[in-house]
Amino acid sequence: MSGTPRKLADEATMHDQKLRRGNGGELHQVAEGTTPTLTTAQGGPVADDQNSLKIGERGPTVLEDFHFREKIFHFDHERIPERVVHARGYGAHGFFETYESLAKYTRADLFQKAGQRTPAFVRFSTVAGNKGSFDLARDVRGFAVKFYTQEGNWDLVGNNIPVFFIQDAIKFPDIIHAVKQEPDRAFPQAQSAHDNFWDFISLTPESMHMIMWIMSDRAIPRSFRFMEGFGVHTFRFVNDQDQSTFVKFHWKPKLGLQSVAWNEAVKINGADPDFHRRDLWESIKSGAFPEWELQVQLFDQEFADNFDFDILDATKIIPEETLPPIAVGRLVLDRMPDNFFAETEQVAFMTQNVPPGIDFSNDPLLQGRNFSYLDTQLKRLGGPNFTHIPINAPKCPFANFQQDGHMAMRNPIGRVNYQPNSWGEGPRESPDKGFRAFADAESGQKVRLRAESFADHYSQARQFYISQTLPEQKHIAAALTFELSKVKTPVIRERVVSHLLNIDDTLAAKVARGLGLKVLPSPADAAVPTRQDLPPSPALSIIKKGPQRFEGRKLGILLTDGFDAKLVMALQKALLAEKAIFEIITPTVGGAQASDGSFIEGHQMIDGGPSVLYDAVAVLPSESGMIDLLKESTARDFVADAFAHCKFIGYTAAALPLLEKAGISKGLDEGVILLAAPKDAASFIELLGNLRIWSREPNVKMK
Ligand code: HDD
Repeated sequence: MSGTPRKLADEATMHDQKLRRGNGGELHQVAEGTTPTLTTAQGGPVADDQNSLKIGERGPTVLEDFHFREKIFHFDHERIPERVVHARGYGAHGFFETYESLAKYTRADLFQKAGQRTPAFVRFSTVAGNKGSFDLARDVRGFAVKFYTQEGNWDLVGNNIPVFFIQDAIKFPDIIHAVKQEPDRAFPQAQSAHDNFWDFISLTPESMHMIMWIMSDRAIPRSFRFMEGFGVHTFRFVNDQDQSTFVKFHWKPKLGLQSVAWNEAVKINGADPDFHRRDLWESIKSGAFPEWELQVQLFDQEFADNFDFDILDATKIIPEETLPPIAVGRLVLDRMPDNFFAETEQVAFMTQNVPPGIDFSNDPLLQGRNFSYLDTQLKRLGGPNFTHIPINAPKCPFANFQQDGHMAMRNPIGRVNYQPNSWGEGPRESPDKGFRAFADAESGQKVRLRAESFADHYSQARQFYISQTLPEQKHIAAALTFELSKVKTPVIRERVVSHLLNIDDTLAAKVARGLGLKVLPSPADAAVPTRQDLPPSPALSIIKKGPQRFEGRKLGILLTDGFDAKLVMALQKALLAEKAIFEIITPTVGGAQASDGSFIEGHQMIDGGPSVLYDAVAVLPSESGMIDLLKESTARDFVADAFAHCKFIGYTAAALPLLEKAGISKGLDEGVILLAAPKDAASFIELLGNLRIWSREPNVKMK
């Protein structure tokens, strides 16, 4: 007995010495003798990290074991409060590159020269779920960008949806309380499908435009890489003559927009709760750097005065057809953080972080945000010195007389910690270079009032709805029906339908039917009647803007022993040419042997690689391999789900029995394609550029 613990310790130590973590967290073998000595936080070398100090082998642990005490103390304090909203997020580093000088409009340093690059850090997030929740919740996605400009950090803290639920920041705690888990039962997690959320919404008509967006496929994106981003509010550009131009910011993904189907989202959350994280990690690690174009809508006071809606109202957009956005630069994400906590968790975004040349409008939501974000960082990061954390520190020279506080790491050096001073030391203000708030003339009584110009809550909601393609409209109706079916209180369901009647009669009728309402309620009272005449805005539809290519997407190839190597090679070649990727799914993860004796490694075994993880699938087993596959319900689900989710399916003749077992007969529609020979590979991959075969949907989804 006596020798056992020591032996185990020695083995573990030897093991540690041969392995070291790389940047990606992977373990590498390291040469003997190069391993650093493990130390305490105080730098003291550690002899034994496996056993606490005891009185005798089986005796009590002694109080003087400072190494044990420090290790456990630190572990006990590892957690910080999660963000009260947007708790689950994932970030990456990159850069922003300006296309042409925007000096005419703004003096912001990052927009002065063509080709100028500014380092950036981006954090994507869901809003409602806790830190450990799943990625494919129906939810808004945060799209927060920190630009490390030469004149201070600029945080553009936006979402993937250009409008918001509420018009005034004072209602933010209410909407967030309503959407999060109900306080008595602490569920549901990361879901808006519950009474509290819909109760609040049904009593808040200003949320109706946003409701159209979050019930649309925008709220279940396929990847962060395929999402738009929006600054939401109207901001100002201010040039060096102190002239202001209003600006709205838009991020457009280079790879185009794409979302998943709701039933697919539900299944992805089980198959891979980290689906979006993994997608970003894998694409950046493989060198396929995601890219967005920054586009701006620029306008003056005259445009604002003549526009149908108030440009200070964050529940409204300016349609792109009315005011076409101008491309001003690109954002490329090319590096994952070295450490998730140090960077992604500790990054502190604040809307009030603007450099000279960018300023605020009076949007009451933005004004409230500018107040809120500082408090939240103090709470989360534990003290006023969170800007000393490298991810939050500016990358330009900076100097001030702020000192002390918890974790102060950058106190002013020398005698002088104030100004003015007689010593001629330390930084001084610069009226030329410094931030000057735009000198807008403001006057008025102190009132708690909402402007009349904020009163139309339905017209743009309707415009969004009628701008969608038929499948997209159907998805909105299905999402509303699903969400309201989880609401237990009938009057709440009816109240929501009464709002829908102010948006679109057919939509309201469909949802009412889906909910089994016997009679339609009366339309909700509206402060301002819905304007029926807003023209559709094609820019609001995901499908109308489809990328028409498979680049950056993933094909799942299901194989068994005896597969046709030439066909698989031809598919791989065509995918490479398209800059698309694939995964091989085999009955065991070890891989499969081709008919010509060659061998291919599997990425997933069939149980771990359901078709929901792929944008399209190819089912290419051999006849003998099919015998076993037919006994695997996961193989049947693989094709049945791909079909139900309107995906393209390539197959070989040997796969027919599996397709039949899944209820898909040969040639049922033009999305199920026979790959008879290697020459069929290229045209199949080209077809995948359509992403989904929506004409199938009425056959697989009634509602
Ligand atoms: Fe907010 C975080 C976006 C309204 C208060 N918000 C947060 C994040 C994003 C947004 C992307 C996560 C940042 C990160 O990744 O760390 N928020 C928005 C948008 C809004 C909005 C686009 C409306 C247009 N937010 C809003 C209001 C308030 C807040 C009206 C309060 C008055 N938001 C916060 C916060 C958070 C936050 C509580 C939580 C964590 C954090 O700030 O850093 O302060």
